[in-house]
Amino acid sequence: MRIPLVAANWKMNGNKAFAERFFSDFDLQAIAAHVVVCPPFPYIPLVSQVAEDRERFSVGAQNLSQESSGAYTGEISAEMLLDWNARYVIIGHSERRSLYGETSELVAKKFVVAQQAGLIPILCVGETLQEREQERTLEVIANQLKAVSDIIESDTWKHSVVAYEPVWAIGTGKTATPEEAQDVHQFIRGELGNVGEQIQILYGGSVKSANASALFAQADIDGALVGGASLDAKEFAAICRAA
Ligand code: G2H
Repeated sequence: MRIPLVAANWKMNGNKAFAERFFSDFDLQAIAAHVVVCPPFPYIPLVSQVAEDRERFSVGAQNLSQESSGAYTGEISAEMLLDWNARYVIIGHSERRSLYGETSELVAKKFVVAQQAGLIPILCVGETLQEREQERTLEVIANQLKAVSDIIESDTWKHSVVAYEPVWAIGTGKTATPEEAQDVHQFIRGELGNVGEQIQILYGGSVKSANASALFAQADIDGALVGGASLDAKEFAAICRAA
């Protein structure tokens, strides 16, 4: 039995006042899902404080370094995230892959570093519009997953979350239909081997309260990674209630 999980990815949005206001407006009542909020790094301590007081609520980061310490200007290690009481970390978001040149091999290293430190990686995979049009969606996703599978023991997957985020649906207002998303989620679960049934697989890409229920009704969609709509506490709560 997989517990639904809804994660907020605030990306580089908000400020201290926004974070404080968000939690005075965000009502966890009637939410059965586990909720994770991933703010920009400076606000992790603030969200951690809120997380301490609430059940089924955790804080996550949006990225981490593959290195443990050293001369890596501007980087943040897994240990530092743990000091801030982060429990989850988003790994390999398509914005990291496309804007910061993160390869699947680097993403895989970050996945391992996060897991070894005791963080739960939320591994993002997904195809571009061009790849979908070339009917390469499953091949692209298989390769993104394989980069990780190649360097971990297969049952290690169970201490992780996978997010399917079709790149063409991110921040564009376009969403995969529930059936399109379900097909890919089912494929991903199969690729995760004999622990696949235990792993939460989230959908991401323009999720909002208006489309969340139909997505969550699919057998292999266990929740969502929400960007833009997670910046509105009431809208985000509505998505969480749908899970
Ligand atoms: C995909 C998603 C959150 P949005 O990036 O990871 O963002 O919901 O704005 O498409």
